[in-house]
Amino acid sequence: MPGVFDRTRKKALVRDISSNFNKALSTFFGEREPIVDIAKMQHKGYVDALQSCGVEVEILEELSGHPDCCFVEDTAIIFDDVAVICRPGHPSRVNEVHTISERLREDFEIKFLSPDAKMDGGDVVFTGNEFLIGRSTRTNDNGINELSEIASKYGYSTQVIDVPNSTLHLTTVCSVPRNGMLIVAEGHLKPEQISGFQDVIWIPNNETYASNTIALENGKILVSAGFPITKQKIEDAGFEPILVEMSEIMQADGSLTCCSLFIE
Ligand code: CIR
Repeated sequence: MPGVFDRTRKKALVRDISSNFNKALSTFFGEREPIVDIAKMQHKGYVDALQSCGVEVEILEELSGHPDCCFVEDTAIIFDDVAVICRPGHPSRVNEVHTISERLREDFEIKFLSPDAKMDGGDVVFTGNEFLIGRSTRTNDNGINELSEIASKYGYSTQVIDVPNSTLHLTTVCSVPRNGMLIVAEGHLKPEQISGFQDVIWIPNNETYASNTIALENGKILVSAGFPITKQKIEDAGFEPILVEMSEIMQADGSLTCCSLFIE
């Protein structure tokens, strides 16, 4: 049924941090090369946090040839019984999708985008009844049109949002704490780009990284540690933030949602 799949979040597919994570791409949040061992510890903490909220987690092996391989969100869009395999917009990430599509084939009907399409899953946000799709340096119009066509066959509408050059992906500056509600970082998206949403929690620009959250059942929501204003605003809205230390993963521009693909 439309909208049900994405909100249940019972099982996540994640991938271990690459042994070459220090070579991961970084343009926005990174101030230095990430330290691989600390990133691995934080990734374990991330998995623990999901499990503590009742999420079953399946962990795929790291890929030493793909420093960004832990960011599995970018490799596929999953809804209902379909997995749309992305065509990552950065050349170094294109081949990350092969092992993911092999795994997803076990549970989903696989759909591929054409060679002219570019799409990172990080540019796709499901709001409960529609997909917001970011047009960005990683996601082009062919990718947007092809995903929209597939989604419409399953009864989902789409809205295109131009991702400003202040950020990497759409998910880097917004997330959905519950159907129809958005958490958005100030200074990136313009209010008119999200005018269809009545319920918006705006967080300050200097806490942009924390706008990316993972909402789970019973009001629990994974929030990056170290952003007190965002934590307070999320609590004030009636949620229970579960704080996850992400500072090292942040050095590679990766946020909470980037590290999971929800398969149930
Ligand atoms: C990249 O630049 O592709 C990675 N270093 C970060 C990807 C983060 N993924 C996401 O926002 N969905």
